[in-house]
This record gives sequence, C-alpha cells and structure tokens, in this order.
Amino acid sequence: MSIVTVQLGQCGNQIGREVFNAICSDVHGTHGLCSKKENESYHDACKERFFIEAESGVPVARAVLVDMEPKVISQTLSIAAKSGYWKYDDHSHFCQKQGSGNNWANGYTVHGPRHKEVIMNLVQKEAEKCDRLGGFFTIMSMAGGTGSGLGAFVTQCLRDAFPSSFILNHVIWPYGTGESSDALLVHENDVIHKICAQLMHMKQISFRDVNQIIAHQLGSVFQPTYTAEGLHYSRNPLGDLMEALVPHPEFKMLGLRNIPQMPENSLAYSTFSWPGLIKHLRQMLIANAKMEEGIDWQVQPPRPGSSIPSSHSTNKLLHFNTSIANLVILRGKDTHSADLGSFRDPSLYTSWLNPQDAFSAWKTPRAFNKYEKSASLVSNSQFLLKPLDNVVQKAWNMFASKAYVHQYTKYGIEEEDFLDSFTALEQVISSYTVL
Ligand SMILES: Nc1nc2c(ncn2[C@@H]2O[C@H](COP(=O)(O)OP(=O)(O)OP(=O)(O)O)[C@@H](O)[C@H]2O)c(=O)[nH]1
Ligand SMILES: [Mg+2]
Repeated sequence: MSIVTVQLGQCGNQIGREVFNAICSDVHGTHGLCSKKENESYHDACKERFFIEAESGVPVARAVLVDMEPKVISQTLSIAAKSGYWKYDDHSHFCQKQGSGNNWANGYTVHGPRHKEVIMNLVQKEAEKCDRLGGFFTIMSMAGGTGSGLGAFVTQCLRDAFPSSFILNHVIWPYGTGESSDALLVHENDVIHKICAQLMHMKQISFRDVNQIIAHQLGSVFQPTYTAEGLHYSRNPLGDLMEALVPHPEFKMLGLRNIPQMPENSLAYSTFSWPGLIKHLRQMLIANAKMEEGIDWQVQPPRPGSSIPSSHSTNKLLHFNTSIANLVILRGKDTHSADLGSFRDPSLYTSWLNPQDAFSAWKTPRAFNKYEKSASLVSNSQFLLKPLDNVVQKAWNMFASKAYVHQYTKYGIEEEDFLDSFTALEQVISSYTVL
C-alpha cells in the first residue's frame, strides 16, 4: 500500500523533503548488509510506499506540497530535483503569495476554506495514483500559521473525503489534539536540537541538521519491516502502526526514540549488541529520556502488587513514564536473536490493557542507513504530559489576560472556541495522567 505525504508550511515542507531524502539514501546508499533477495524486496516495498515509477527513471515522491508563500516550495522542489535520485511531481504543489503571518486562525478560517478545492484536488489526484492507498501522512509545525491552521483544516478535509483511510499527523511541538487524525506523532525541536549537539557533536545547528535527525527517525519507522506474523514486508504501515499503538481514540499521542545515533565517522569504530540496545531503549522509555545520553537509571517500574496509583506514589515513581502501548522496530543483523521480553513486562503498562496487546515488534534483517543494528521505539505513553500541561497553562494565562485574543477573533475564532480547546486538551491531559 502507498502513503500520500502532505507537506504543509515551511516546517512541513522542509522536513518532508528530508524524509524522502533519508528514505532514498537508505535505499541507494547501501546494500543493507543482507541478502540480495532481501534487499530487493525491501526496495520494492519502499518504492510502493513512497514513490511513483516515472518514465524518466527518477522516482517521484507521493506527496502534495502546500504553503501560503512561494519561497520554501520552490526551494524544496529544486533541491529534490537536483539530488538526481528522486523528485517531486511538477504539478503537485500549491502556494500563494503571502504566508499566514504566524496566525493559526488565519490559516484555519481564511486560507483553509478559500483554497480547499484546489488543495483537495491535488490530494485526490495523488491518491488516484496509488494502486492501493494506505493513508495520509501530514507534516507540519504547530507554531506557524499555515502548517498549524491550514494543516488542521486540511486534516479535517482529508478525514471527510477519505473516511476509511488512516491519517497520521507529524507535528513539531504540541498545540492541538488533532481531532481528525488517527494519531499524532510529535517531535520537539528542543529535544532534537540536543541530540544534534550532544550525540552528533554538531556545532552550529541549523534547521537542516534538525530535520535530518527527524527524517532519520521517521525513516527508521516507515521503511519496510516484517510484522510478527508477516512473511512479506508489511503492506499497510499506517494501519499496522495504529493497530499496534492506538487502542482508544482518546489516546493518540505518539513519541519516537531511536538508538544508536552518532556521527557517521564514529560508526565504523562502534559495535552494538541487541541486549545493550534494548536495555537502553527500555530505560529511555520508563525514565522518559529522549536520547541515550543522561538516562536516569534510578527510575524503575512500580513493584507488582503495589496498589498505589502512579499519580500518588513516591518521588521516584512519579518520574516513571507509564505506557499504553509500545512498538519496537529492530533493523539489522541477527534481529531474530534479540530478546524483547523486557518490553512485555506488565508493570510498564496501564492496567486496563492486556500487556500482550500493548506490545508489538517489527523487524527486518536489512540494516538501516549504515547502522549495522538499530532500534526504534514508538510509544503511546505519558511522555508529553509535562510539555502539554505547560502549554495549556500558558495559553490559559494569555487568554485570561486577553493577550493576542483579538488576533484570532478578527478571523472568526470566538472566545468560546478557546474554551472548547482548553477543555479538550485538559481532557487529554487528565486521561494520560491517571494511567
Ligand atoms: N524542525 C523544524 N522546525 C521548523 C522548521 N521551519 C520552521 N520550524 C518551526 O516551525 C515554527 C514556525 O512554523 P512555520 O512552518 O515556519 O510556519 P508556516 O506553517 O510556514 O506558517 P506561516 O509562515 O505563518 O504561513 C517555528 O516554531 C519554527 O521553529 C524546520 O525546517 N524544521
Ligand atoms: Mg511560512
């Protein structure tokens, strides 16, 4: 099945391009340290997911590019074309002359309805090019006007036009709950910045660097894998992802971690073992560490039989990150020997779900992007509680002091809409809090 990517606003377009780039260099840059046959079926599965075979021989990304100003789109198109490995369709983009001025309401209530028809026509055309459409992957930031506002609007339109397709939102920084999408995959710029500085040893960090890390992480999830039952590469990556991680529509915030992550020139001198990688990844999960450095090893799961709910327990437990569901993806050598039993530990999970259903693993012997072994974790857990709570507090305060509210009301967003959003967010916060 194929995935249509919808890139919205500056951030969405810049990240989207890096994602296609990462996928392409994974496929072309290495043989994946596996058999030729394995590598070929990996290629085929990847192509079907993300690219259209073109007559020119250069694969064309299954994507629609949208921004309210032309600059980023034209850069994105031309950088992709210059790569020589892949490109965007010349007609699958839409832009206007002026951005949404960092105003969500402008994107949502003005640009959205005004340009709905053109944008949805582009999406429709892209969807029709798929033999089998698996769903949509929308990429946007939560801070600008186009990505966030128009992005929310377009997501709703996608939901209406394709009621049975999966929609995964990728967002930079949380600001909304994405009512129309099936799940939100969240990356925080701060966190990725730290990875660039501390793990990749970069000095002057640009958006490009940040985006490449994000793209690598996304690629590590969406490149082909076998699911537990699978004899062939999974055909429905978005559907499989939702099935593994979103058991209930009230819980759909997903976080992504990936190890190892290091500069390419250090890779040659490093060896990794599955038990080591899995141990670290598990501790990153329970201690809510976003990267492999500075993990707090003190944090441990509540003891079985302890009747104290995690929200009332002692200090150490307070930092314990409870999960709803986890998906671990292993790529590379000897994945069959990797023991993932520690992720099936019931004390990692909320009690209302059977731990057997709460954990899934995908694997492939094909190495990813020059890493002989790599492990990724997509988790539906309490990881975003704190940032989300901060955002809502801040938004409440600003709303109470009427700061900027007129910037929204002038585009038809009422005070009541604010209150509704606060209520919705607080509901999400409280649901995740009581896990
Ligand atoms: N990670 C990452 N974040 C970005 C990038 N570009 C912008 N951002 C972040 O996105 C937010 C701004 O959103 P933009 O995407 O620039 O806004 P837009 O969607 O184009 O909306 P308007 O310009 O208001 O029409 C800020 O928080 C930036 O830090 C990028 O390439 N990568
Ligand atoms: Mg912009």
